[in-house]
Amino acid sequence: MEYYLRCIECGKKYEREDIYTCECGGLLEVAINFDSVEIDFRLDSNNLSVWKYRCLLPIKTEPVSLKEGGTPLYHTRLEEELECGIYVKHEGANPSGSFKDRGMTVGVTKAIELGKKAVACASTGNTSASMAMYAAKAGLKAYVLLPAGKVALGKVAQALMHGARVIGIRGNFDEALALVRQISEEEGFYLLNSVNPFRLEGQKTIAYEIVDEIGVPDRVVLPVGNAGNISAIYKGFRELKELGLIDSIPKMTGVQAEGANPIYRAVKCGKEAIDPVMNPETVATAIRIGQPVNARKALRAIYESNGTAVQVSDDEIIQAQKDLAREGIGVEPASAASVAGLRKLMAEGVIERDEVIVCITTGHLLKDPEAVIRACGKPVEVDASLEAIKEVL
Ligand code: AN7
Repeated sequence: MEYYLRCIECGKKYEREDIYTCECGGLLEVAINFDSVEIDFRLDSNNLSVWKYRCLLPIKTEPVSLKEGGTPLYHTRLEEELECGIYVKHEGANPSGSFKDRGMTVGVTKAIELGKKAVACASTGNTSASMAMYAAKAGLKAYVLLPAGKVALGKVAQALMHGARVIGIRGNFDEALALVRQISEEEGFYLLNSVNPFRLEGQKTIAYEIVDEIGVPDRVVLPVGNAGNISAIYKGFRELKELGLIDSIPKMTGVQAEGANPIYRAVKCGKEAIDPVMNPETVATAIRIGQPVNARKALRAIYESNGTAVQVSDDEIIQAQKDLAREGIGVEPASAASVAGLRKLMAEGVIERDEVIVCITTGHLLKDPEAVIRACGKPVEVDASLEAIKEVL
């Protein structure tokens, strides 16, 4: 498969792969020469995984894989409440418990291809957990910058145990990202935030898997933080259309928290660029991001697909988390934003009743145990006797 990197702003092409942005400052994307692609998979809903679609992934060597992708697609009782065909694709079922693994299997493999010895990222948590895991598998050093005190415990635990050098900075994610970009440049670390176009290639397989299993839905709803995933999933659908494998693209619908809503605000005014939110805040710490680096890609995805963006409150997020849990789907707060946003758009009449919709739940419940205790309270504690237990049943 032939490909090159192309700037989404000025169109400049690059054969070299060890860059993250264009000379003009624009974001890069992997442009595939479709004439050179030989599709060797069938869209038959069998053997779903990231590497099923290897013929559309820009990798030449043996993948660093922990068997990512192939996540479950569930029907839920939300269908009855909202009178739509609603599926939930649970990305929390990936090896590290989030969709980031799809990107990291490709990104860390690219690091090996490029001969890098160390990888780095800034993170609200899941990126660091996933990167640490894949770096461990590949035998690479991993450096992580986190906003100190603002990352869910499960994610920090993963990054530490898988051997990353974890550094908390007194600042927010956006500041951590600016710093890690600079440090990576100076120290020669391979940067694995979603500004890295190869990482997003792995994440586009979410779109491939959805089509593989149910065909093209009318809409895909997902939480938006740094805005990489919505851009990647849109690219996946666009590629299948360009290849003639599908003939429509779902409306890409991004959900943000009220306290971290730059994409929502841009879409509301029909703007092509965001105004940063300087002090983002939300219970959904995964998407506590005020200056999404992939904003330009995400806004194009939303406009070109006739999608939209919506904001939800922390209370709406926690309510949706509980509703999903009642269906047997355990997700972290950011992931529940997808269902909270869907509900809001239905109530506002933006979404029509007969649409087929896929909500992406991006991360696992266990990522953020402290949020759960805040939402549900601690377990009751009683004496070790039958009477005492019966009293609290
Ligand atoms: C559960 O880990 O940005 O819009 O540094 O962990 O592609 O950024 C996490 C993001 C949604 C938003 N859901 O995805 C990080 C990080 C969960 C997440 C998002 C994140 P993007």
